[in-house]
Amino acid sequence: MIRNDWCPGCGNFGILNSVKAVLSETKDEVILVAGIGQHAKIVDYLNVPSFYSLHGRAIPAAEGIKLAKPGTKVIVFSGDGDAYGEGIEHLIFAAKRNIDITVVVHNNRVYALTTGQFTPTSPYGFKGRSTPAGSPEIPLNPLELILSSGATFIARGYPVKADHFKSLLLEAIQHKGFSLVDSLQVCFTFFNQYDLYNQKVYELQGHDPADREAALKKMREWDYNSDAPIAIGKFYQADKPTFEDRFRPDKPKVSREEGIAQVLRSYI
Ligand SMILES: Cc1ncc(C[n+]2csc(CCOP(=O)(O)OP(=O)(O)O)c2C)c(N)n1
Ligand SMILES: [Mg+2]
Repeated sequence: MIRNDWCPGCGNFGILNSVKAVLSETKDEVILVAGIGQHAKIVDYLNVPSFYSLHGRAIPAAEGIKLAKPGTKVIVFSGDGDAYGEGIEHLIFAAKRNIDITVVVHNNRVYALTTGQFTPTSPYGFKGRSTPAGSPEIPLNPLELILSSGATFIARGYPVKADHFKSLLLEAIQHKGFSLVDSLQVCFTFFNQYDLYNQKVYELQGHDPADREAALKKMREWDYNSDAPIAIGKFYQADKPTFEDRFRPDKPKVSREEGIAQVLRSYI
């Protein structure tokens, strides 16, 4: 039995409970991959085959596992520092390839393991260990970035709303193609956002995830800095050929030419 090292009140507990519930319902073979950070400890607390990567390198490890074992569901647990900072190039290219993996980003908007430095999603003015006078940077909107990179499933969840979060996780895992679940995981110790999220978070209603323009508009509603309403739910979903469909010429689902033509058509 491994001792749990998260602080009392950590938002990671909610993610862990939801992941447990979802994995207990799936019959697929699953391999988990973690980055480096507080988020990464989640794989220590689950009795499932897993791989600890280097900081920022969880996604290429997951891509390799997926290509070696195409029948496996590969789920990555990454942090905002890990996925949106150090490893952002890998996130962009995995989305571009539409490789069939799921990335769950524990977006606490702080480097928690290293005790409170700012990340790409920390708000302007964020005071932390490396920015005592306040961050001089404007935060990145990862959902918008990932949409333009080619991801085919993009959701944001708030693990406190457990049933809603579970259903997003399940849909993301079942989706064929690259799926991202940006999770508003609160770091109770270094950036406690519970009051803000409990006040501002609302569930998307009547939104059509097939409508790319509507998805973009919704993603831009909250820019990680303002006090605008914060939508959670499935922003975008599309059915496009995956990297594996095009990469494994020995097992073509469609011919190479048709695969390329499908991809080109899907961008027009
Ligand atoms: C290549 C490399 N750079 C930096 C570090 C130090 N480091 C470890 S975890 C971390 C930040 C983790 O932040 P995040 O990904 O947001 O995870 P969290 O702890 O917030 O869950 C850093 C900078 C490292 N281990 N390796
Ligand atoms: Mg973090």
